[in-house]
Amino acid sequence: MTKSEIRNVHARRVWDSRGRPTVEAEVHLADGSIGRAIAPAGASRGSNEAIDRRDQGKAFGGMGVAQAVKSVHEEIAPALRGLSAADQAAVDRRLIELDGTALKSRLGGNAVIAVSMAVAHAAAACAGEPLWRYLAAGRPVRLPMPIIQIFGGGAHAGRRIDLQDFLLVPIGATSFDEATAIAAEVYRAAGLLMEERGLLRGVADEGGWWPEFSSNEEALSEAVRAIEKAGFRPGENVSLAIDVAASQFGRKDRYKLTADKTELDTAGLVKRLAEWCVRYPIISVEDPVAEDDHDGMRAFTAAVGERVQVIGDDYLVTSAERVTKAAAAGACNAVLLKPNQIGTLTETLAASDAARRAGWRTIVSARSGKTEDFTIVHLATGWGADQLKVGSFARSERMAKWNEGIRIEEALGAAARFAGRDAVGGTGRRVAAE
Ligand code: 2PG
Ligand code: MG
Repeated sequence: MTKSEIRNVHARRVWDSRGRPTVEAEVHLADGSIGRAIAPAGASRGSNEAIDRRDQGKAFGGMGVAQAVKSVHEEIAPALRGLSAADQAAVDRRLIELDGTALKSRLGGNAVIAVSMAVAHAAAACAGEPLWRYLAAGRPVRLPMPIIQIFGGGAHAGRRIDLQDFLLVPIGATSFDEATAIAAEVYRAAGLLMEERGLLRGVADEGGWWPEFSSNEEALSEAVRAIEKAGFRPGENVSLAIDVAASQFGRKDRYKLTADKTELDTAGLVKRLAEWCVRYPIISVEDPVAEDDHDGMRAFTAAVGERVQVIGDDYLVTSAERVTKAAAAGACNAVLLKPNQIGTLTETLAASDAARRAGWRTIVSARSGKTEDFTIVHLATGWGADQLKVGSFARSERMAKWNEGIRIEEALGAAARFAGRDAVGGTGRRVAAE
């Protein structure tokens, strides 16, 4: 018997930041160590993501997780009993085989990711280490650059405007702690500006200000004003990032920007976004075109990728295979890593490794439906990710992540390193358009 042998896996229904049911898993080891983790849930989901198991039916709008909890108790727990939590790859392989489907739909992506993360927590507890240190396994660690949402939009704000996320990148910060302080000032300034204009309507799904704007571009100009009002220089201390989440308002050659009263083909959308990247201090653009628009992704990367980070989210769904293919095709230069998009930690790490091999940046990301679970902060730090995206600077499910980053930085003391401005942006390499 080893100390790290899995004795039991338990699951329960808990509730996420939208008040919807989700799965919490608890892994018990032979030495008494316990690991616990909660599955998150997306609203703007890629069509190739792992599929959660939901009960359908009347209760909770069909979002119940009784079946997913049952997957854990009746199938996952017996299958994992006796395995070592210290061998995450073997545990995840067993989960993948047991599920047997391409998108984890049989056991449920929500059941599988909660267990996979809980196993990592249990193994770290057994080793007597915080998860970030356990995952780093002796390699030097670095706090990621926070990417903080200031205005929500798209599927997270009743489609008031089309683009989903308007975010700050505090490139002038020299520590994680300082980055959060800058975010606090700019977030507050943005709220004051909205209030002055009589546009304050509360916050969107991830805590960003509700976007009471008459066009998408107005959100960009207001973000710049907020940076200035907070006493920072746009593009020098604080830059901008956007998540277009284009699959939510179009597909190849048919993009309907309702807030701008316009419809664009792929070339038109690429041109418009590229212009915004010149007019505003935007250094990162996520999902600029829809998940099926490979030509658009290549064209946009060729147009701006030298200076701007082009992130694939719905487009890559945290898949190592998709990352490798996209890199060969010159589409994107960075990957968003969402563990529940692919289903296990081992597969998430594989996507991160594939991105590194391609010379890409990596961004560990939360989902819009979240809880107090802050596993992703440990993943980002332990794996040495370049950036961390967890939503805005309000609501406790978001603040739990920023606050955990501050704790980790403090625990590292003099050894703390911070990703800094070099960990975000374009490749610096010109890519020839095809
Ligand atoms: C995204 C995420 C987080 P969701 O698109 O990047 O902002 O949203 O979890 O709804 O997919
Ligand atoms: Mg996204």
